[in-house]
Parts: sequence; C-alpha cells; structure tokens
Amino acid sequence: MSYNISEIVSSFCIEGNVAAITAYGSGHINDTFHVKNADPGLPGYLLQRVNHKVFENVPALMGNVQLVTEHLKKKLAQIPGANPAKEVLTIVGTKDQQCFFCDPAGNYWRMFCFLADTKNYDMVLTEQQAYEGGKAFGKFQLLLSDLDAGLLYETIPGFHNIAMRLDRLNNAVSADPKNRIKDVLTELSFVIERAGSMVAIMNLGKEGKLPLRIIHNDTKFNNILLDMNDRAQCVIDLDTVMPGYVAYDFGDAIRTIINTAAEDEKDVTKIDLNIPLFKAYAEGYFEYAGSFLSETEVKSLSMGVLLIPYMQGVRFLTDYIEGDVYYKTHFPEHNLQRTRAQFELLSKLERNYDVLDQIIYNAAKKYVQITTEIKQWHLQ
Ligand code: ADP
Ligand code: GN1
Ligand code: MG
Repeated sequence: MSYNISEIVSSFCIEGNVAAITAYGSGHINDTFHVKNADPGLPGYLLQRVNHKVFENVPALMGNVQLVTEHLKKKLAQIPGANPAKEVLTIVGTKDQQCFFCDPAGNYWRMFCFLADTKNYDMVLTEQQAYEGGKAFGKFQLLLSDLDAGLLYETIPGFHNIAMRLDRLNNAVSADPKNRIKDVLTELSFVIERAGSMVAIMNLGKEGKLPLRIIHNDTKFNNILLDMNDRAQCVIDLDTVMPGYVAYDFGDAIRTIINTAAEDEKDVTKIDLNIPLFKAYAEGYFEYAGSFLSETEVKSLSMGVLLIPYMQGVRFLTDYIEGDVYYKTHFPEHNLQRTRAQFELLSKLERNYDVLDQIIYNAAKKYVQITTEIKQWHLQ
C-alpha cells in the first residue's frame, strides 16, 4: 500500500505543525497512526485509514460515527461534571469540510482528536479495570438508547448473524481455495456440534422476545480508553455501532476480559477463566444497563458469553480457510491459532456456564425485577 502520509495529514484541519507520524494500536482491521504535534501546547491527532474492503461504504459509515458522537456529546452535556470532549471521540474535519478524506488511490482516511493521558489494554489486569469496562459499555448503550436506530446504516450486513457466519464457513469449506480443510477437521467438528444451540439468541429476537437496540458490536476491552487512574474515559472504535442484541456486546467484552491468555495464545493450556474479572464487569455493566434491560435480555447475556467466542472462532476459521483475506495476520497460521484459542476459551466457558449464570443473576437482581428463581433461570 503506497500513500504519502504527510500529504494526507495536510488535508485535515489541524492546529500547529506535525512533529512525527507513527503507526499505532493493535487493531485487526484499520491502519492507525498517531500524529504528534510539534507544539507541546497543542493537541495530537489520531489518523486512520479505514479498511474499505471490510467497510464497503465508508461515507455512510462516517455518517454513523458523526451521528453517534454528536448524540453522545449532547447527552453528556446534560450530565453535571461530564466532559464531552474527553469522553467522546471528536472528528477532525478536512479542509473542504468533510468528515473523511479519499486519497487519489481510493483509500479513505479520517481523523480524531488524540485523547492524551489515556491507556488501553489488550488484556485486563485488575478487577477495577473490568468494573470500569462494564460501566463504560453499559453507559454507552444507555446513552444511545434514545437514538433512533433506523438512522444508522448497517456498516457490515449480518455482522453478528450466526446463521450467515455459518453459511459463509460452509461456502469456504466447499470451495477450499487454499487446500486447508484437511488441517481443520477437528475445528470443523467442534463448530458442527454446537451449531444448533448457537442460534438461540437470534431465535428469541425473531420471536420478538429480545429488542434490537443500538449496540457497539466490537466491545473488545481495548476499545475503551481508560484515564491514568484506570477510570473508563471513552469508548472508541465506533465503526460497527449498529442495531443488535445486548448479549452480543456483553459476550464480546467477556471474551476479552475473562481470558487469562491472549486472543491468539498458541499454548492453549494457558487459557483459563478469571472469574473475579467476570463478576467485576457484570457489576459495572448493570450499574448503567440495569435501568433499561428486560428480564429476558438479562437471561440472554450468558448465552452471548458462549455465542461470541464461538462466532469469533467461526470467523477466524473461515478466514483461515479463505486464505487470510479479512483479518491482519502476523504469521501463516495466525488465524488457525486464533481459532483454536477461541474454541479452548469456549470449552472452559461451557464447563463454567452455571457459575457465570449465577453471577449474572446476582449482579442483575439489584437492578432488574426478576420473576424467576435461578433454578428456572435458563431460557428455553
Ligand atoms: P481498530 O479498528 O483497528 O481496532 P481503533 O479505532 O480501535 O482501531 O484504534 C486503534 C487504537 O488506537 C486503539 O486501540 C487505541 O489505542 C488508539 N486510539 C483510537 N482512538 C484514539 C483516540 N481518539 N485517542 C487516543 N488513542 C486512540
Ligand atoms: C476486529 O478492529 P478490531 O481489531 O477492534 C473485528 C471484530 C473482532 C476482532 C477480534 C470490523 O476488531 O469484529 O471481534 O477483530 N472487527 C471487524 O479481535 O470485523
Ligand atoms: Mg479497536
């Protein structure tokens, strides 16, 4: 990929002069750069090349980001003590007043104000961080609960539709373009054994028992910026903010929080569950989300905890079979290693399902009126 990054930066309305532009972050989809200001008194910037193979309509995606950030800022402005400039992403426009820049090669670029004095973590280290993570995503959903979901463009159709994800895997298996099926027979059996039970959330939605809400859809823990005291400051990575079921966000956050090892851990014996972090996240989450969740939504959360690592494994496996065309990979079998790590995590989550469910029940009942006892708690 060739582009002149300084020229791209100069298309945006920035204050001061650029001291340095460096690659930044560990995302799997977009390319991110930190634009450091030569004047220490002036802010820095965060420049991103949006992956337009993954996001086919970047102008519409940026329309979503604009809508969501403006709504969040408006809501926060009504809360005493809140600081919208620090707690919500701020888009930096181009010199011709657009919210993105398209370069001559057809790459799409956008810029945000760089939120200084923040940290983010690929892995959670403390209960306080997990608790803050729960509060951040609970508050995010709460603040967006009065935005009209119909205004949002679907940036990736069927993003968390497990039936579609399984169809795509099926097609990849039939095509087997890289002759890799012979290496993944164990993983494919693992997928097939669980396929029937994983449609539960979708079915509840179709039956009208779960509402579609505006959710984040990529609640990896590293999509939260924490301040230097480890308090949640800002939810970032808004490309997939779309209607969905709250269990998807809960499950995706837990997928990254509860795992004692990295998402792509090679040595699967290192993958275990950190249950205190799960409890801390759930408690933080209900502090905000407890005010709007229905009993059925609360019950669906533990299903999301199984579904999302399953779906993530299916997605990594599909990409491995298709020849690593979607996620950035750092070595030839990276997607396969990621798949195996997700499925090991899922196996552990399945074995501990009742314990996790009980924790959700205990955390929720302080906030949500729950009419069934834990022994009848599981959804049919
Ligand atoms: P990706 O979709 O590739 O994950 P993100 O939007 O999550 O991209 O950004 C990648 C990384 O850049 C984040 O993990 C975070 O470390 C950093 N980042 C993103 N936005 C900001 C910001 N406004 N201020 C400071 N750091 C940011
Ligand atoms: C991607 O962009 P990033 O790294 O935050 C992916 C998520 C996956 C995640 C797995 C648009 O997220 O859905 O859960 O990798 N984003 C997209 O780490 O596919
Ligand atoms: Mg990210």
